[in-house]
Amino acid sequence: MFEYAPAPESVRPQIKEHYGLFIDGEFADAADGAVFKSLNPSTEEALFTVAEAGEADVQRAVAAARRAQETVWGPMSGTERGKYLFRIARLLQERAREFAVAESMDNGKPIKETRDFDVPTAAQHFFYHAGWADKLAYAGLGADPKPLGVIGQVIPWNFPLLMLSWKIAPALACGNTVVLKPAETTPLTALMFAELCQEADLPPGVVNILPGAGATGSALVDSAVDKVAFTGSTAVGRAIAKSIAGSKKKLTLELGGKAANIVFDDAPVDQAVEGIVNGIFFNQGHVCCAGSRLLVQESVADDVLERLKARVETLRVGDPLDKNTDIGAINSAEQLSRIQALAATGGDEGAEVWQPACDLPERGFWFRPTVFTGVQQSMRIAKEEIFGPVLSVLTFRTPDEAIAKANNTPYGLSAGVWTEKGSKILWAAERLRAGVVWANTFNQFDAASPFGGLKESGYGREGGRQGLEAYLDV
Ligand code: TXE
Repeated sequence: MFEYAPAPESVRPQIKEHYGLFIDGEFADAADGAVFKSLNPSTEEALFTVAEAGEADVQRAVAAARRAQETVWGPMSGTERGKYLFRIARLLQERAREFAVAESMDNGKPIKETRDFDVPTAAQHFFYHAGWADKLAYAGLGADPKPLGVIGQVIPWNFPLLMLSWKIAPALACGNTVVLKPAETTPLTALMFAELCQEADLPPGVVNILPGAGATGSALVDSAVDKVAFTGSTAVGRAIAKSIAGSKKKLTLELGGKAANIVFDDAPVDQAVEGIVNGIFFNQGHVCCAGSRLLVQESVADDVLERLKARVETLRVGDPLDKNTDIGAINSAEQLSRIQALAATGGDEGAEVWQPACDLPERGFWFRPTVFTGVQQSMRIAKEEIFGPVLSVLTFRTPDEAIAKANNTPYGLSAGVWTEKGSKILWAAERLRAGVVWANTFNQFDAASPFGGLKESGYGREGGRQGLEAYLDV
């Protein structure tokens, strides 16, 4: 019945003019009638209007999730839950092109990324967790692990559908129900996902989607949920941790980063250049684990930088729906001003700025790929998360110096190492204070691999067996 039927090339999402909140299996307007608009960041045109959830809506959604958890989803066998997750995964595959186009329009990211990465990886998360649903008792998590109950989830705008799948798939596999708040600039694929839950006959109340801004998120955090899972800025993560401290609620946080991408003098240079480009320009640099600090060994720095600049000259910036586009639009006017302001401090503090000569569209939010050289560790562009297509280049002489500089950050989400020597990879990986260390590659993700940070990058893991622990009493 749920056969994979690839949609034709020409498929375009049926974006509605207006979306409601998704509560207890149905779309409804907010109790107080509040609405907001979602823009296409590459044109600045309004794509649709959407209801904005207030406190009363949050309470109604949490009550629906509670009912569903206690009466249907919690008591259901893991085998049955797994079937629903599997069905969701298949439906995501069937509607993959539609989701990819919608995500590129609402977020601004290039279609080749939504098509080849965001949507397939989201489906993979549902397939992977469908497989866990009936094996929880055998996962080494104790004899009879129990779901936590109702989970409140708040996600950011950089990977809207993918972050939704990282949050919802494991929570559901473990027998919890969810109330999820997508980011205010990118609610579209979460609402399409709600339609897909209806199509999959998911019992009402198991998944609830509440679009809204920070106030909706904070009402959800303060509501009667059993656990909060948050991905977003370190500042908001800290505020959430404070507000639930001392309550019975559990919390996992996935926050910012300032990853070092380390290129040693024996690295395969062309491969490393591809990895540097992918590390910082993938998804316009709106990536928590972006390789935003390039640490390159002094003896090869000139060669690496020359080849890097030549490669960046070839990147195509523009229309997210053009299959040849490498760098799309910045997600919002606010994010663009944040990037502009931080990048401006680079020049003020004495770093040298380089940008390729490329035309930018007249309308929409755009920022040229940017490389800063001569960066010192004390500069703001070396310390703060820019969350845009801006690379800060630092150099080092010895491997020890590389590790010291890489670890000289309050963050600890990811790092990259480029070298021909296996022993150097192991040596570095052991010393880098980061949740993920990639070797001779960057930005690789897999549902089976736990992802998460150390230090101010947060706590808890998503993905893999470890990711299940975040949604169970073990
Ligand atoms: O994040 P926010 P913003 C970093 C990145 C970026 C900066 C600001 O450096 O430049 O944060 O981005 C919801 N209670 N990251 O302002 O505000 C909000 O509605 C509960 C890194 O977009 O943290 C959205 O759904 N929720 C990061 C989500 O939190 C609240 C990804 C994230 O928004 C809230 C995003 C509150 N008080 C930004 N206030 C990563 N780790 O990937 C806001 N929200």
